[in-house]
Amino acid sequence: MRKVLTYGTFDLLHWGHINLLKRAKDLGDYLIVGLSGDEFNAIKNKKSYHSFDNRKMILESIRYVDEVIEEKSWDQKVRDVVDHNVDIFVMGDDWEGKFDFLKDYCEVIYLPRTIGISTSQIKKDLFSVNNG
Ligand code: C2G
Repeated sequence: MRKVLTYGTFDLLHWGHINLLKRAKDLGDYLIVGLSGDEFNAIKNKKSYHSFDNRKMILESIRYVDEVIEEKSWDQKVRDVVDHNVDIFVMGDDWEGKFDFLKDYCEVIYLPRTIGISTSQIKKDLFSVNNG
């Protein structure tokens, strides 16, 4: 069984996220998502609209996702890859090169980001709609 691992906040879930999760799953048989916890989001300077528990519930309902674990720090990836016997680590290419250290432990693949959608753009658009 080829196990795939990816990480993210996945707030205000959108089709760019789904494109990533689908392509990640297509690379193997089992997809684990390291979902950023609310405290870790603060470290990433991100404020989620949905809580970790609700983002986890949403992700667990997606057909491509087999397991969700919490991402609590930048330093857990090697341990996660080893502990979960991960074969392939996947991230969007906005992270190109940032996780190449994992190549000592598994395959590392950066997938093209989906153009034209992002959680921050959704927030901006909704703000301007509601504020003239
Ligand atoms: N993504 C994408 N296309 C978009 C938006 C996002 O492919 N239009 C991808 C990102 O590249 C990332 C994943 O979807 O691989 C999740 O995106 P975010 O929730 O923004 O994750 P991020 O804050 O980048 O967290 O340790 C890694 C971090 O936790 C990554």
